[in-house]
Amino acid sequence: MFCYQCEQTAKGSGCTVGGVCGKNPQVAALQDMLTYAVIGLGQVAHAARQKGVIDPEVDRFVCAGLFATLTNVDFDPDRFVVWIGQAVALRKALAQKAGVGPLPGPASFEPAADVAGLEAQSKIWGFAPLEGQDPDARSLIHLTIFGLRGVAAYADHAAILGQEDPELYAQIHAALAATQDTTLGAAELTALALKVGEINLRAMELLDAGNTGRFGHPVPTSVPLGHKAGKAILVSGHDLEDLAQLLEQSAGKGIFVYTHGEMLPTHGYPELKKHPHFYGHYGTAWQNQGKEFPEFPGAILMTTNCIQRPKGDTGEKIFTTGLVGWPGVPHIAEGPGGKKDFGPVIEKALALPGFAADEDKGSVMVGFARNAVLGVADKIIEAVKSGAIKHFFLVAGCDGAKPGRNYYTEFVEKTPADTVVLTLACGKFRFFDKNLGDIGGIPRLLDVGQCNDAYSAIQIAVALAGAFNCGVNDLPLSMVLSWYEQKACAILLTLLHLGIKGIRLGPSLPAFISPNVLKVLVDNFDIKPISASADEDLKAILG
Ligand code: FS2
Ligand code: SF4
Repeated sequence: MFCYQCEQTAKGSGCTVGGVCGKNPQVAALQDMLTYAVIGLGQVAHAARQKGVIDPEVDRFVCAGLFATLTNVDFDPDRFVVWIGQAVALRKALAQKAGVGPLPGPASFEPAADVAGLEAQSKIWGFAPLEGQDPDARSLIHLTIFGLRGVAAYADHAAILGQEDPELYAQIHAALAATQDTTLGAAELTALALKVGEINLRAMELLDAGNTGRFGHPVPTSVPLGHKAGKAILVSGHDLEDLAQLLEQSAGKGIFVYTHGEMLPTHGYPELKKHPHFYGHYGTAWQNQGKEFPEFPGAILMTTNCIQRPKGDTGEKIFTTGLVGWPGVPHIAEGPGGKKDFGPVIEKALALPGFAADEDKGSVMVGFARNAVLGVADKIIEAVKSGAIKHFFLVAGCDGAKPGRNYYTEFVEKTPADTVVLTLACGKFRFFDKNLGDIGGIPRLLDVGQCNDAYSAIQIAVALAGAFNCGVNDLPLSMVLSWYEQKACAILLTLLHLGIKGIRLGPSLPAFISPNVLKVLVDNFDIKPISASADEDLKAILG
């Protein structure tokens, strides 16, 4: 196997014997071949669009197929075999319907009949370096594909909530097809990667419309970190629709529902927080589930990434749904009209002991998405003008297990009292429960939401730039980002597409960025790795 798509890749260069994430060589090979098959489907969908033929099933499948290969989403080999077959069948049917002639590369892929054959095919068409390959072209093509995995995740989430745009799908297909265009040089491939950032902005905008349209704009909300005596369900991942359906089905049964990881910000949505049994937040970020899940006395539902190998008794009480999967873990499938029956999760919660007594462990505030923050824009602008707020930091991104990630805790702890920290995604668990106080009633630590809410942070930055009549780069705002998986790649490409400069990125740089590609990014965007010391970076930023 060869996989280097995420930040924890082995030795900072590539997982070759087994994934640090728990992905085995067989699943890695199947994910490679699903990606290859989906690129082929994208090539044909792109050609079909030139002939005016659009297939909504293909559009949705391309996104789901790419999302399934995102880090920590699906580890179930059986499902990948089915999807590879579906991708090829959809491609052939669409080519015939649109009259698309034979196309080269993935568009003419014939999958092997068995898993061993697919594994052999992945050695040719997977991500491993090949003899004679140009390292910079390879780097840019892989950056594009990994970025598209992130875009696909957002587009899939948005589609679940009824937000779709045929033009977005057209651009995804076009970008997939472009990865196979051998005539493109370094400049065109760089432009292609940045185009992914532009495409991603639209995908995130659709998801924002889906989440806020269905569940309302998040409002500042205090979320208990303790628990109530009673039966319990823990919901992790990112999918709000799954949570909404589970809340409806578990109401009035003596069960309290808790969030884990990236689900924390969902407590701020009016249409979710209206449920009295939607109680609080349990635990921290995804990489701590090995310890936190066995200690949870109820059922657990994983709606999306990041799932890890179930430890202790977790395997007996965890369920997956949507694209997330782990071999042997019961999966709640989608029924007609997108409805899911979470009965097995509820029954499991009722059979488990639950929490014996109430426990108060304090609380955290969530709900500072674009509507809430811009609702007090006048106050914020006034505080900047009077000098009460001297600087904003966006300390955002993924969490992970590396000790170097303590940098982010230290960074936030050391930000001066006249600065405000905006945060989003699971990296916030490094500091989410710190009391940073407030500046004239504006909390110094503002949780904008999930990694899926990066659009909200971008809108806040753009609105502030508008209010001060300057560009985002001219604002007293510094972005200190942590990355782990491919949604973070897509967001980073969006920030670069928007011309944002001076981003600090850590805890390490992507293994798939070649030295020459990195130089282009540094020269054009002044992107830099975080240093070993938060003090040093704070000093450099604040002068
Ligand atoms: Fe965190 Fe994991 Fe959110 Fe990423 S829960 S690192 O895939 O999606 O951010
Ligand atoms: Fe390794 Fe990350 Fe790939 Fe998993 S997703 S196999 S940890 S590079």
